Amino acid sequence: MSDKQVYDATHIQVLEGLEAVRKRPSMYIGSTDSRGLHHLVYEVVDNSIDEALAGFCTRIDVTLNPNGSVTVQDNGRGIPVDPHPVHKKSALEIVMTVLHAGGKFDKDTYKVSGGLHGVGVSVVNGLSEWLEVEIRREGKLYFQRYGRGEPTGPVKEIGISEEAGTKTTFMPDAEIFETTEFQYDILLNRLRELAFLNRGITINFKDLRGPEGQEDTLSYEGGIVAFVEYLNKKKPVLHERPIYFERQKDDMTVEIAMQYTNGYAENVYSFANNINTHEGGTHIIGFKTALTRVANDYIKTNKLTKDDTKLSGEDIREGLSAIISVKLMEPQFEGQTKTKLGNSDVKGIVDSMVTDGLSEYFEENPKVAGIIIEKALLAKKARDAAKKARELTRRKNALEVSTLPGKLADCSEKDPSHCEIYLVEGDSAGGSAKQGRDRAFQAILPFRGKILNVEKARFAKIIKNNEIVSLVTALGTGVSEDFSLENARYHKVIIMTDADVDGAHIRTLLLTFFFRYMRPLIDAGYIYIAQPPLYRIKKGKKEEHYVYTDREKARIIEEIGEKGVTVQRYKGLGEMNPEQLWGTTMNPETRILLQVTLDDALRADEIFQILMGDEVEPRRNFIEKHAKEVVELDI
Ligand code: 0RA
Repeated sequence: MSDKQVYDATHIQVLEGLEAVRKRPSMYIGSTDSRGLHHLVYEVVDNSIDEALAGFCTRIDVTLNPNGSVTVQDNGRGIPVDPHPVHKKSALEIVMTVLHAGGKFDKDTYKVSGGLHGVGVSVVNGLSEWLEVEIRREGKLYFQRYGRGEPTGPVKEIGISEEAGTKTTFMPDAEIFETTEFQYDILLNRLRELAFLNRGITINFKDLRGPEGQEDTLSYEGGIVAFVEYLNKKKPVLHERPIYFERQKDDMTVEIAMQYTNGYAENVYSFANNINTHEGGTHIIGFKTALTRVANDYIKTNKLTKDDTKLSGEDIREGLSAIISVKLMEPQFEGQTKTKLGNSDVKGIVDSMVTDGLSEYFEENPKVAGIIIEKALLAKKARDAAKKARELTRRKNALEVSTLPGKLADCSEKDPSHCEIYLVEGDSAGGSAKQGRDRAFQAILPFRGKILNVEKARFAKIIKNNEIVSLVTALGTGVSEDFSLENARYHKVIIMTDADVDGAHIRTLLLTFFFRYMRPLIDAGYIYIAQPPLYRIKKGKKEEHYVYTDREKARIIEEIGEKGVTVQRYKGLGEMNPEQLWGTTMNPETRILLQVTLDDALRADEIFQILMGDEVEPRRNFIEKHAKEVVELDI
């Protein structure tokens, strides 16, 4: 094969190359909509950024021209214009007309050659109605113009120039793009990101299209530290200056900036060669692994918790804003959208630099370390609580009945609007209630002893309490933010306690729990208080009266006379046999239920606060006070 044939073959390939770009533009720039259109600008700017990363360019001017074209000008070395040794053509022309030819001249610099970018400026040329390039180099000014990717003439020397650089102006081809109108804000965002990621670069962005015009100078001496401050500019922060590390190893640069806010969101962004690695990758894994380990080691070393609490990654990243930026020679981009960094050596490098850097920072800034760890421990508490609540929320269907609390005697009816649950104090009363109930629609959940005082315990502790867990699980609604009334398994929740101080106490504790964590149950009118009788008055063998108050007792005795009358005082529900319990307290035909209503939630809140203090007396008075606010039902 002669040199000439090689040249011809290459030449033909060149022509086919840009034809292919015009035939299937989406293959090269993702799409031909607004997104693809803006990618054209990114592609050209990325080439100037590469020149900056190589250390030869400090300024990039991006201008939206009145005629709809875009100009990108840099003060780099200028694309070489001398003839290529093989192709015999100007290097500039090859860069502009051969696919992927851009990187062939200079392998010693980082190339922004991953993901959606890095397809080469020739793609932009191929998708432009026209493109003009000016090269300032070695004191001279060169020019070439192209139409739809093809040179309209050779590279020409057209003047002199003191400053070096590359200036590219292109008009997006309306035959290719659905829209050819550039949006200032879209470009501004990406240009700002580039300015943050490449400290020392100044990007001058101008819009000359309208009568108003717009202009932004993007230059950040602080680099990604300024980026993190920008992310946090409207948020209260836990430490004034972002934490910053930088390390170089084997042609790789890793930079990390991080700052905690008092919020809950995690704002951690990772970049590889200026490309936003949305899908993450080895750099982000190294960062997260090290962060979690350093935090847990710090807790252990400084004995910051009593137990051996371990933070999860999410705990220590709550409220964190961070930028992880790596620059490397041959990035491997993986994943669905090619935005996941695959280079395996990156993980270890990032891990060890975060481990070293952050440990040192914590040692030197114990106050900040304390604040960060405290926040993470709180995050953990909240997360554990939420998790528990979610677990309790899961509605139990017929197939899952086995996961309902063992103490629950459920009813057979499945329609919640027909179902009732009795919350019964004590196992013996619970036993009577189970035997005496109508099992078709009445469920029984016995309570052993006093349930936790929810006013005095933290949520995390409350939902560890066995009685509470049984209750929440039985009701099926979940608690707090996870509460869902639609999941209620019963539309009547009936508190049935002894008519004494202890009973009143338990009732108060239950109501407080409902008020704090299941308020909608009260609002919906699902909560009731059962009224067991205080006395049984018997006359002879046939006559029997159950009375609920002392005054009622006096009235009955007056009515029926004192001769041959026996009065039994019920000290507890347990003293009634199943039939009596049914007849007096559970039979919908004869029972008295008090429906709990809370018209004024704010006032009720106050009342609950008072009631749940250490004073016993107000607590005892609670039911009396409360009874004034309830409506009698089912008499
Ligand atoms: C390769 C070699 C040289 C410059 C460039 C590429 C270069 C490319 C672009 C694209 C946009 N702006 C650019 N600036 C420079 C020069 C090599 C040398 O002078 O030794």
